Parts: sequence; structure tokens; C-alpha cells
Amino acid sequence: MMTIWGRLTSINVAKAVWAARELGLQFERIDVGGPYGGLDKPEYLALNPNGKIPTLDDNGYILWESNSIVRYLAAQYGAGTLWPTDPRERGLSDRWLDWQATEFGPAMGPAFIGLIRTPEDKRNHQAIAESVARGNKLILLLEKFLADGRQYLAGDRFTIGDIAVGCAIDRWFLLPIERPATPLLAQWHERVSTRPSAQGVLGQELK
Ligand SMILES: N[C@@H](CCC(=O)N[C@@H](CS)C(=O)NCC(=O)O)C(=O)O
Repeated sequence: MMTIWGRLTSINVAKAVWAARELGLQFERIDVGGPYGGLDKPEYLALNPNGKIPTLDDNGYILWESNSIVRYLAAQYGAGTLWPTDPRERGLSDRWLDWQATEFGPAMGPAFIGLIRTPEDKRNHQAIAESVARGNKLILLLEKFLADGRQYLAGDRFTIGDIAVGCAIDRWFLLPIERPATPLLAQWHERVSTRPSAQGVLGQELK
């Protein structure tokens, strides 16, 4: 029995759910976090002492940190597909999970919090503008990266890198911000977000 804990409007839960669906796994998802609460309950903290979502329970094997969950699911159930077995090929996919978590995510964080979670009269417009500028610079890097004709981030097939970055770019397209023209990124986003496994996972209202 597999359980993923977390509301689907969370980018980090979306990654885990998309990976599980892409791998064709049977799982139950339990809504916690955000309006559902429950993250400070002792039972939840026993699973995830961070009090954050997502948490994975794979038949008693408990794991938290969304990108670690994506890597685990892919390695355990998707060797040769989502999880390239050649270490060099895998590295070219895997780096995008770190790029999302340590570069793009932190760059866009203040814009997301400011525009989605902060009342208009309390917004720090300068911090939002700086965040959007940092994020858009990274977006242009991604656009340039796609210019060699690759279909997916690690080459010709869909891998874990497309999941982590796909969830982040999906939200970038939904944010009420000025965006530079990125035709290749838009095509890649269309390619990954129309996969059956992404239906009902991407395109969530920003919360
Ligand atoms: N580094 C963690 C971050 C987890 C995180 O910050 N999750 C957010 C949702 S995206 C959360 O738990 N927020 C509290 C809530 O939803 O109530 C991961 O990638 O799993």
C-alpha cells in the first residue's frame, strides 16, 4: 500500500503525485496541509518531523522531501525509464531537480509569496520585482538550453528532471507577472503537461 500525504495544490506534492502516476503506481493521497491542516498533529510529525508536505509511505517505508521522493520512486519503480540507468544520462536529468530546488525555486519564492499569499496593501513590490527578474533570468537560460531541439530536459525522453521543473514552470506560467517570450519553453511545457500522468496534477489554482 502506498500513501502520499499532502494537498495537491502544493508544488511539492504535485511532483510526488506526478511521478507516481507516470510510473503507473497505485496509491492513495491524503489531503493535509494548507486549509486541511493536520501538519502539527503528533501522528503526522511522527512521519515527517518537518511538519511539511509531501510525505510518502511506501508499504511502511517513510520518506519526506519532494525531490527525494521523486528520485526514490523513479529508482525503485522506473529504472530505465524515468530513472536513466546510465549514471551520466541520469546526472543530466537529476541536476534539474537540484536546479529547481536551489536556483529557480528560491528565485521565484518572494514573487509567489508576495503575489499569491500577501494582501495587496502589504506587498513588498520591490522584493516581488527583484524576484521576478531573478526568475526570468533563469527562464531565459532554460529557453536557451532547449534551443538544440531536445524534446525533454535530459534529451529525447521524459525523466525525473521534467517532473520537478515541469511543476515549477507550470506555476510560473500561472503567476500574474510579466514574462519574456519563451516559445521553446512553452512547447516543452505543452509537451509535458499534456501527458496523461499530468492531468489533474498540473494547472492547479495557485494557493
Ligand atoms: N523541501 C521540502 C519543502 C516542503 C514544503 O515547504 N511544503 C510546503 C507546501 S509546498 C508545506 O508543507 N507547506 C505547509 C502547508 O501546506 O500547510 C520539499 O521539497 O518537500
